Amino acid sequence: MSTASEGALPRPHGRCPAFDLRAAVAGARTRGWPLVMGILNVTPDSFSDGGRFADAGGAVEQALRLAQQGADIIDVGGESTRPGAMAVSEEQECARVLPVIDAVRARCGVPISIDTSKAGVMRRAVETGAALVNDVRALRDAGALDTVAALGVPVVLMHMQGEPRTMQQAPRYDDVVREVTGFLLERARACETAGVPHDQIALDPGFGFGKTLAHNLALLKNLRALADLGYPVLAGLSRKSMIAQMIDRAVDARVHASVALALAAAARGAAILRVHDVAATVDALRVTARVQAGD
Ligand code: 7PM
Repeated sequence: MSTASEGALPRPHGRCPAFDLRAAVAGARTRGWPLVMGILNVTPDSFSDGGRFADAGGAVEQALRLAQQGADIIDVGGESTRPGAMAVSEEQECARVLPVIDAVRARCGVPISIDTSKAGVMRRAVETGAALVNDVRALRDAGALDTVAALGVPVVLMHMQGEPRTMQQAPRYDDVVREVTGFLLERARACETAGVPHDQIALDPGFGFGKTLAHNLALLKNLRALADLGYPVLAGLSRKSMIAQMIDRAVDARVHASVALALAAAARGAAILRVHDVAATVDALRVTARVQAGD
């Protein structure tokens, strides 16, 4: 706790304790199943608000539902990383996520992560009550690295090849596992140099972000190699198009396959699972944990 909060900016309402990633992962290990991060999209295409402000009310209701279903973390994102998505300004992104973070903080104790790449959004989200940062760009944008270090919050570093708009056009690797692992290790070291404690960093191979199905499957099959670096690993496989590539299912018919992929990631050492379908995933993880325990 103290290491994660040293050097932290003042937490404005005094009601957002520092989130200790190492302690949370250790607690999950004792419990027998990984941390479950529930996805809360507050992009205009996910709530029918016409695009000016996110429907904070609907988003808060969804957050409370995720918490009730057993989410250990709620991941709030206001910038669509969808291939071809429009760029969003810091003001726009904050207008979407800050009211939601504030309202969720007031109404439930589940830690909130902010899914963003912008330093300004990271800072304002944490000041509003977010407990950790989740960045698909692994803190490569201007100021992001120093901002996270100064805020004293844990961070998820994700691998992405290319840019969201074009990343799926021709993903190419000589050795995807080695290249993704090497990139993440380099970003983790950069974080540590900037002052983020080693045990407050999680790594994520970034399924679907500049990867073919074959790349995604190689990364999942070899997820243990990433976990063996010694950082907690986050796996985000929920409802992704790699499922459609395998079994041709529409987004809302990918729940069973998503749960299967979550279990596969857990079996290979994932410490955090980022999912839409929290209830289904937690059911599957809990019975799997009982099988592993054998009592
Ligand atoms: C369209 C395309 C909408 C892709 C949403 C997405 C991850 C993430 C996302 C992930 C971490 C999604 C993605 N995916 N953060 N943010 N890991 N750390 O499918 O895999 O949710 S957005």
